[in-house]
Amino acid sequence: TAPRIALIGATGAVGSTLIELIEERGLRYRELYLVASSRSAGRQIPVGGQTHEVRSLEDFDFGLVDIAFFSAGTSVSRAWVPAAVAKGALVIDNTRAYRMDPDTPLVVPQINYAVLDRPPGSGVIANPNCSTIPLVRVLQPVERRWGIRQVVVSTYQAASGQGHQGIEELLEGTEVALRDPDADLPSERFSPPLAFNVVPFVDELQDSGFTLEEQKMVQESRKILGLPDLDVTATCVRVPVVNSHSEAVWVQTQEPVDRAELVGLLSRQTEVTVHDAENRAAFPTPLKAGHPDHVHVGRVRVSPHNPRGFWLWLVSDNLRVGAALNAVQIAEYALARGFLSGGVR
Ligand code: A2P
Ligand code: 11C
Repeated sequence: TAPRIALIGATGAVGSTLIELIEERGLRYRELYLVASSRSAGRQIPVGGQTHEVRSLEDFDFGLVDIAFFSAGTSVSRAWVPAAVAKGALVIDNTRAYRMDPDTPLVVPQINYAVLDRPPGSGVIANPNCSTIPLVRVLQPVERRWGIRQVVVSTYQAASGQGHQGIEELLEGTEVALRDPDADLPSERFSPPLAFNVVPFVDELQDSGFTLEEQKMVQESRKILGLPDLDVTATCVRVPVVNSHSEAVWVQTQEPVDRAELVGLLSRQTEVTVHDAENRAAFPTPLKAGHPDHVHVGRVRVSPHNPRGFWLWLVSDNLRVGAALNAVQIAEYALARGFLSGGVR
């Protein structure tokens, strides 16, 4: 039988994308519960031709569900995931709360689906950060073919990484600045303000001087790829783009890389599009990349001075590929393996 599903954070940017994807992909469910804060309780949201009333998390009984998708922030996951697991729900968590827990698989289905061959010991499957997912999608085939020595990444991250409020703050700040370039801009989600700016700071500062976003890219990539010593380093930057993260990636390999073979290899990966037509100016951008469920690769350049080094430009929808789609694909995979449906756990 189809599972009973709850979406925690259903009114948020990732939550509403989950609803879209569940409808688009026809994910089967017996019941669907939309859950958010008490602020949204009672709101009506249409899903699959039926109206669903948003419930308050505080009053929600996790005993009603087989799968709970959490995308309401790290503190909400820390507070409520244990209660959901205790009631027998399998949790797919989109926050950083459980990603590095040894008993919790951190899953990008196209890359390390094998870790889903049995139910997770912790009752939680973690969904990686939105800038980690596209990176590991291209690194795994490169590691297998040529071996990786080092990866250096710079990200160009969209406002939607900070949810609906992040998008609103960028749009509002842009309007204010257009009217008066000297005005104080809103700066709650982004500091300094993001409109007409580029901010090399995403998430909290760590003692190392790196930000948490930069640390997540390192730790999560190592865990997903099963390469605990992978030499990867990042600078994470917020840019005034509404949606879709971009990344400039420099990879040094063990063996010399042939450009045509690299393009062919990446083109064959599931849900990866390489933009490498005759017209080499055909690169993806956040505004226009192509299929919203693909990782888009462009600007493929092997260094003329070093055949063991190449650059890639990546663009992917951070709400879909980097969050909600990955979570739905985890559920689809686990359902196909039979350990998720109808309270098998
Ligand atoms: P609400 O809309 O009721 O505030 P975004 O990532 O777009 O900011 O969305 C965050 C999501 O997490 C929203 O659905 C929001 O609900 C939900 N949320 C935030 N804080 C809580 C909380 N304390 N309890 C339950 N849901 C929460
Ligand atoms: C951003 N990457 O772009 C963040 C959002 O660890 O899941 C996702 C944070 C996370 O702001």
